[in-house]
Amino acid sequence: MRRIVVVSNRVMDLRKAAQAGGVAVAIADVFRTRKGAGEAEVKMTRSAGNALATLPLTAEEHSDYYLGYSNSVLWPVFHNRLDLARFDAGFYTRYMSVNERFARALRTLIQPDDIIWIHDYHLIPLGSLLRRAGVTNPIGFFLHIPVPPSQTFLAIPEYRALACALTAYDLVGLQTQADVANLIQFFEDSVAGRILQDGRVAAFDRRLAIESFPVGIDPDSFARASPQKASAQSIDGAQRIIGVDRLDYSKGLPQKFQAFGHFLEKHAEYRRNVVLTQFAPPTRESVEAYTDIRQQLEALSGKINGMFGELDWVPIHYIYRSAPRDRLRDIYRSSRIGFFTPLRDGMNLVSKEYIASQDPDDPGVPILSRFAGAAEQLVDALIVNPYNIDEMADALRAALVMDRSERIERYNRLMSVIRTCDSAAWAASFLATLEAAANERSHVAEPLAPSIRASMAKLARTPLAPVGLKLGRSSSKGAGPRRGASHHE
Ligand code: GDG
Repeated sequence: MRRIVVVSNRVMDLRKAAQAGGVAVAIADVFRTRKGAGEAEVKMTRSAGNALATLPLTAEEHSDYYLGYSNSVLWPVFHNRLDLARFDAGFYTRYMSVNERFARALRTLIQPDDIIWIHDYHLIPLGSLLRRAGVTNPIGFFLHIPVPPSQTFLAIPEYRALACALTAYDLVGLQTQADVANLIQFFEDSVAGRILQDGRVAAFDRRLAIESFPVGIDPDSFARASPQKASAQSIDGAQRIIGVDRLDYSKGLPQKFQAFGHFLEKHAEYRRNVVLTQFAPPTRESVEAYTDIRQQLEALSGKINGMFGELDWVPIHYIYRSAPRDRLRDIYRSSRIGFFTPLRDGMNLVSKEYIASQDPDDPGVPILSRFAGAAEQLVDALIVNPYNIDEMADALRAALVMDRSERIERYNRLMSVIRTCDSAAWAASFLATLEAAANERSHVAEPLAPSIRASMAKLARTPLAPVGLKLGRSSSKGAGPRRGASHHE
């Protein structure tokens, strides 16, 4: 079996995957279901047949490459937040130099038969840097975050370099069909890319396959959930609405809190009968935009709790910490509603985890933003517009009054999608498509480097060597005789 070299900005504990964060969780699932190798440099650890290597970053690199270009340029732009992007801070140079370090470290570890799978926006240029270093292995790239509309993408000063870097991959995998359409449009608008008959995109003398592979979960690991008995309320029978999101402005948390407040205002009969529990583990705290969101949420939850709360009932449990992963499924299971309303999200694994944790005989109801990639698949959730507070409040009511048979029907349809498109299927279909795309490349003549083109042009002006001339004699550069030889093949 060929080795799979998985490269990502963040590695995970292969045994536990304890962190909050979709990419680490998705990749850990791949390693659980398939033996492979995830490699980079320096410290190698081995577990269950997998090798793991890490490349530590300096403080400056962390600041400019990770917090800077990755999370203050690419993340906001790709989530449609041009207003939060910091284009003029000069982060790009460091973004490239860290990618170059990754390429140098990785180059020494790659074996001829390896398949290389690079993950996410931190490492867009890595494939092209590996190609420049002579790597001819299949190289695929998967973007976990959404692709913005072309006009938004074009606001990034380095859009052309990013487009060019993407064409070094054999395959670019995206979460949704909508993302595929946006990226193709971007190639057409930015660098005169053309769609070929086989669906690939031609740009910069290269051909690139762009396809959607919606990331999945391992549903079996959520199936054994048991409801949490402990209630933080002294009121018995209050129904829980659960939210679990990294504390990020893309997750629509203020709108979610507002919708819940509006629901309590509009449907007074539900006061004391429901509680919103929101886990929001902090991330990227030193990026300014993330401090604002935290303050906003503290103010909103305080306001709603102050307005509606009573001695024995606090409407919003806002928990500014990570939930323990081994208890997450039980918390999901004991929640009557899963409330997932990002303003923009590549996929949203949490909604899939919530559904997979439900009791098949008495399942809860997921409410899902139409702007999460998952909405393309989970059409039987209650789909809402996260900018429409009134619509979200109505969806809460619809979920609470939904009868059991409808909940079961929806759950069954949702589960069949989640089971079919699980994390193992995601990885298998990406890797199979990557291998096929790379095979195709090796059968099609590669575009020639300018220096080779120049020698070919020079040769074309030289008379052909007569048949029978000893091959190799005049080949100070080797070109003449080879041309003669191929001429007679
Ligand atoms: C990115 C894209 C895409 C979250 N909070 C806690 C916790 N988590 C775990 C969840 C889930 C993962 O982290 C979050 O995944 P999401 O997909 O919901 O979101 P992102 O972190 O933004 O992930 C996203 C994903 O990559 C995969 O491609 O779907 O669109 O943005 O597994 O369970 N885990 C624990 N405590 C928490 O408080 N233990």
